[in-house]
Amino acid sequence: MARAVLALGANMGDPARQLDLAIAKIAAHPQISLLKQSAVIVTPPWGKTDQAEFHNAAVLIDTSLEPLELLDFCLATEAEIGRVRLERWGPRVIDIDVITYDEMALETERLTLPHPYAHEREFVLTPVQEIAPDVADWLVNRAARKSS
Ligand code: A4P
Ligand code: MG
Repeated sequence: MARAVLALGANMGDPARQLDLAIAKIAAHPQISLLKQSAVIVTPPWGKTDQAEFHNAAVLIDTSLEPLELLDFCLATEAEIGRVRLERWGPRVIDIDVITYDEMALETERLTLPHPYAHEREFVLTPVQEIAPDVADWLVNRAARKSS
């Protein structure tokens, strides 16, 4: 069993509804236990700034899925909720990223762990701080160690 953090974001359609739907699908997965879910925060767009504000949240889970299986589940859930990929960092119906998977470090073509930008994104760190302060600290400290 692994403990993982997923971050969710949406800024098209009905963001609050899509986040609820995504969290319900996560909780319903037979190989996932939903331990905690953060409050939803409304955040200014990061990266590509000429787009609508986002709704963001994070969840803490236990899972028997392997990292790539968890990623595939996130991508399949995005597809079910109706995400259409248009441009990098652009508007989205729902985005579900794997932020951490235990303390695993991984760099493959399909999956990077921890998520490469998590430590510098307030819209990720704030919800993660709420539900798993140890994970938020680990992300920030790890990034600081790497850059020094
Ligand atoms: N991938 C690799 N590692 C991971 C991981 N840890 N978690 C790969 C999830 N995916 C990972 O992702 C493209 C590919 O990344 C996946 O197929 C997977 O194999 P994508 O979701 O299609 O992302 P993208 O739009 O192409 O670009 P990117 O950089 O992943 O977008 P982000 O980082 O998700 O940023 N501002 C606010 N305020 N709130 C937001 O939620 N989100 C974005 C999107 C930009 N600005 C935002 C927000
Ligand atoms: Mg993503």
